[in-house]
Amino acid sequence: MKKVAIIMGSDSDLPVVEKAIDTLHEFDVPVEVHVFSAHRTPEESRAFSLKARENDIGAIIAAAGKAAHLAGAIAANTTIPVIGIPIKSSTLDGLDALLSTVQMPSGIPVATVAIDGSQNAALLAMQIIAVSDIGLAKKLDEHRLSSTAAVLEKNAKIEGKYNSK
Ligand code: RP5
Repeated sequence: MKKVAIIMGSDSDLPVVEKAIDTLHEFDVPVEVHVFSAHRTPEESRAFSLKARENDIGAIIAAAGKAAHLAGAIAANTTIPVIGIPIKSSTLDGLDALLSTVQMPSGIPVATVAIDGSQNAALLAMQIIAVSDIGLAKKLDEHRLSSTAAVLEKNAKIEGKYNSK
């Protein structure tokens, strides 16, 4: 199976990124994790991107806060799909990171999830890999069904409590 690579701009992003790592582990998807920064270690970010395809990576998750150029900088040097997680790590509550991640120029796409949206980033990365992996696709379908069942159960509880018969 292809790997998912997770890059974070700083180790201070790890508490949010851990949720993505845990989600990928739940599905037994191979993961590699790095701290590379578009600004502080640009050479390492570039070298990673240039080697991503030959390193058997099927999707890349890039998480960064503040002036969050990491996902875009990674995407600039590879055509492996890049998913950006804007991290809420500043006085601007992550809006700065959201705009920096999502507003990519034409030609260099980054699929941006919500601020601190680690779980969706992991699910989307797996959905990308599952396009050509039927086993993983089945696991994702089962997960979707059980999420739906959990929400329906919550609805039944609320309806039972508040709705008159
Ligand atoms: C960004 O700056 C990182 O992704 C992090 O979210 C933020 C703060 O980094 P530290 O100063 O905590 O290393 O580049």
